[in-house]
Amino acid sequence: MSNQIYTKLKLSRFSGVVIILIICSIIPIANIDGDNRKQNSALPRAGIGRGMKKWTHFYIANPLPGESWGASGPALADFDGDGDLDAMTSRRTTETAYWYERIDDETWEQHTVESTPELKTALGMVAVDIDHDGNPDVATNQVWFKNPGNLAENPDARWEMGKYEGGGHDVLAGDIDGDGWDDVVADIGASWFPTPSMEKVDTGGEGDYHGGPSPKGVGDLDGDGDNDIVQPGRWLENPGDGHGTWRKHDWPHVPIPNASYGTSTRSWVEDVNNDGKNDIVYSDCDTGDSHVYWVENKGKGDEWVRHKLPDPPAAPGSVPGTGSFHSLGVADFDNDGDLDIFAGEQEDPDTYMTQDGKLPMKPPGLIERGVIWENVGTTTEPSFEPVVFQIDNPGFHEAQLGDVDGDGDIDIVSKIWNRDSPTYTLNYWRNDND
Ligand SMILES: [Ca+2]
Ligand SMILES: [Ca+2]
Ligand SMILES: [Ca+2]
Ligand SMILES: [Ca+2]
Repeated sequence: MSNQIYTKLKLSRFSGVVIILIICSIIPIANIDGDNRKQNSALPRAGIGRGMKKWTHFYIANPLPGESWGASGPALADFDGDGDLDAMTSRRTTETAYWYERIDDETWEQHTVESTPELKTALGMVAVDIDHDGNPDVATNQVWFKNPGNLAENPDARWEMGKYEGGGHDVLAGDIDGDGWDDVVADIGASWFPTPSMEKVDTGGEGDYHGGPSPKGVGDLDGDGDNDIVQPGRWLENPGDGHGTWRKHDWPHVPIPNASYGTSTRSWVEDVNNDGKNDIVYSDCDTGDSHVYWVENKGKGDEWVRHKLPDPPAAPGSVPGTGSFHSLGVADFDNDGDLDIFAGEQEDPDTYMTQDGKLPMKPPGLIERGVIWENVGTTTEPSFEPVVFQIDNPGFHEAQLGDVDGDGDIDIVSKIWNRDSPTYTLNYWRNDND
């Protein structure tokens, strides 16, 4: 997500809250899509009985085009400039990217972006204004798509495609050279690409990682004013403008023995306890037995205290344990002034890796969950309790946060990577919490 979206959110939050309060006082919140399986009010309470359970699920696309596993992104941004957030994904089997124009919560129109062989292996994807023309473009595996700039008038306008020498599992945004424009970080943090040139700069951060810094593992960890990059168990110190030697520093990550696909995390840099020092929030992913942590920065990225978030309670009919938390985000989801943490388990029924002594992607029989860890402490002494807001499919893969409908709170958009439900879908959970 780009800094521009955050700025917009800050500006719109107050008016949004007022509008929500007025609306909520007039009409009860209801599940308007009529699917009883998604009636969140029927779910058992896991938290302390505040909000957080009021989410309404909508399909952006069901089914997505194509067959079998593999979909990139999603990227989430206002591509057509009409004030609401739109989404993009691509499918492996069609080698095609699609953007979804939000008409309203229930109505999203699919438009083709481009077909190209690089999309066959795409996973990471992010919206960034690469050419600095004021509208969001999209970077994914080896290619980026230039927003044509007239999508409001012609949503099927052609996106020009550029190539760049990066991609892979993690493609994210962050201002690395400090010029005020977001750049692209790719290759699990081993390289970054200044906008608008997109010419590769090596960080020296190669490592034996399946995943690491996405979706927001970029931020200033040593307090020197430049943005650093998080990888599992270490962080890369920005030499100043991103060019030069990136020194490596440790932080206390907990490796998972026999992880399904090796070491892999989702990361988010945020000042969780509001002490002026950016902390690391991370979830394990691409393996069963994943957990979620926030790691408190006690100094300048050289002293850390790890806090494990409680695993969510098992869903009814499920089995103990956890799957792969392949989605992570930090935001004040209930707009009460403190930061909460979201993570969601992905759908993925694969167990073949147990033949090699690895963990399955989830304990057999586990029912996936979407979880908000509500901050029940204070802004400076946070304490988190898990509230399960989504049970069973769709699971979450590479979720993005943003105020999709412009009502002042943070919503969630996510897709399926490897299904255990009938179809591949792109999904939107509207935040209906106060
Ligand atoms: Ca829009
Ligand atoms: Ca720094
Ligand atoms: Ca802090
Ligand atoms: Ca909160």
